[in-house]
Amino acid sequence: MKSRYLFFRRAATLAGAVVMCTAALSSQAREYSVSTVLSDAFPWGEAAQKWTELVEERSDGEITMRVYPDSQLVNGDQTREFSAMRSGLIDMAVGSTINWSPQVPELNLFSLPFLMPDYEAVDAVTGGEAGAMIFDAIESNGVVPLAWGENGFRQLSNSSGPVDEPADLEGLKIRVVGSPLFQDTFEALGANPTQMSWADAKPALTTGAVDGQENPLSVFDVARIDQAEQMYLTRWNYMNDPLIFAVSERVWQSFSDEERELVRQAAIDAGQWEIEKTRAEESERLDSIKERGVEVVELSEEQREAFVEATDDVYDEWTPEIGAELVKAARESIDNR
Ligand code: X2X
Repeated sequence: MKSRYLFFRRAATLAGAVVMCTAALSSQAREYSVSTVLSDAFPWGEAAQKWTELVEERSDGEITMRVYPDSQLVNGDQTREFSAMRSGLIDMAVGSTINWSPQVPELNLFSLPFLMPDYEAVDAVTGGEAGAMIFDAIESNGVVPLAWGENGFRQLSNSSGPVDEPADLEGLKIRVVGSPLFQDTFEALGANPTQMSWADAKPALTTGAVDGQENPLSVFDVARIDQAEQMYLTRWNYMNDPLIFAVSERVWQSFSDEERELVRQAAIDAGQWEIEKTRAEESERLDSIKERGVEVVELSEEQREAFVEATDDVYDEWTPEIGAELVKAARESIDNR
């Protein structure tokens, strides 16, 4: 009798231990990876950091997130980030529309040259019907999008001289991100585009392997691109690169409804915070870039028009790829902004 009692007691203790262990394991497993290309020295990384802070605070530490910057979860190959999230290797990401466009063709919308002339146009697209269509496209590719952030309007820099007309780009070797639309845009402008990751970009600029690059002012400023011989900058606002906060389908399925709401709202709040901050800091960044001796070219309306015309064909080539409906919805939102 006694031995039977002991057996049950031990079994009960053991079962209790197993339950406790599983709980400990599952609470330990509640740390999620968040991939970014840029660290928190940049607004992009700050956006991810803010998201993790808000989630941790609002969930009383139940859900923790750890940011892995510099595309380290995909060995520096930023155009593989989306696939890695889709297959569950990465739990979450704050990613650029450019880097995810090889897997989600609709995201090329933002890279259409000179589609969005100002911030109102960007907000009209992301906050309108086109934005909703894009979120649907991401979701049907196995990733759950939650909110928008902003890398910023991308400006052109080079080491050889001021660029205020397409002819100035003739033959210049320009580093572009690994997305084919950029290849087409820069070829249309007469330049010689070279696709490479961000990790390879600064060394290539420093050694003179390439003559120029394009990135938002915040990236130019923080990464000190001027130190890589880039002393000429053209502010042409040729495209804006929104960021998207997203979660892998597998992780999303494991969340309760309440957790989903919490993670989504934190992403929306972090995104709004970062967008406002990035925009507010722009003019100060421009001043400090000028103070460091960079010659900044501002295009007149007429000069800008010459670039727009030179890249017209890119629209015809890329509209079927992106989806005519989507391009139309975006244009309508921009016209009615
Ligand atoms: O690679 C770039 O140029 C960067 C950092 O802006 C992106 O990831 C799109």
